[in-house]
Amino acid sequence: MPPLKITYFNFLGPTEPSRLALAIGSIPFEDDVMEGDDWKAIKTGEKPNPSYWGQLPFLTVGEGDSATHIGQSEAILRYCGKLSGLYPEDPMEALKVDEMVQFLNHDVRERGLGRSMSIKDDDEKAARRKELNDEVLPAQFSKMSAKMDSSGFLCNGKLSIADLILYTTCSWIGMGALDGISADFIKANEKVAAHYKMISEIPEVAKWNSEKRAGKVPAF
Ligand SMILES: N[C@@H](CCC(=O)N[C@@H](CS)C(=O)NCC(=O)O)C(=O)O
Repeated sequence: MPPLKITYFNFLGPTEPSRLALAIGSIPFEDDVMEGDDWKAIKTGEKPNPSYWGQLPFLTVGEGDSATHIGQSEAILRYCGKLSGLYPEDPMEALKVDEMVQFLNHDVRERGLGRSMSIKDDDEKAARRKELNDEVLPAQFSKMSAKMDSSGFLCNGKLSIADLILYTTCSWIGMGALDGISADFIKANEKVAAHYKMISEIPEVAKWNSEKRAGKVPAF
């Protein structure tokens, strides 16, 4: 296996599920953290941008001149999931994972929480956050959790990259970084709260969190 390196900022974002997938699969990789000052120097043109797409994350597979650099967090996650056995080979099972991945990444994160971050007007932002917190997110999570079976995982009765996205999304919300969004709707959804606890207790996840995210990832 050629060496792997994931380059991203020192926060969860859309990259933590890939890091967790590799950790769970015991696939060695370099966790290459981009510091804020270095990124600033890149953005001002003082240093060349190492990312083809101009943004992070990107994955480096191999070393030196023959290394392959790949951007786009979802593509990286699917690759890490395949390496770790967390993305099914069976087309129907993969379809069910993709359904959840798209729902969580696009509907919950990008169209919901992500868009609310770019609202400039304070009152408008607070109103949208209230709507997300009180109505949209609880309804989305309730619809999603209704599909979970007795295994407690999101689909196919086993752990997949979709579970790692849900886990990271809940961690992000639980960190309280988004004004007006509280983890109460997660705690109130028994299936999602139990899912969060189950993923937290996977030994490789617990080890990753204690080594890399000490005191940051919440417990529900
Ligand atoms: N579609 C890309 C979006 C990447 C993206 O938005 N990256 C953000 C961090 S999550 C970034 O690099 N922000 C810094 C910047 O744009 O200067 C992906 O999913 O990888």
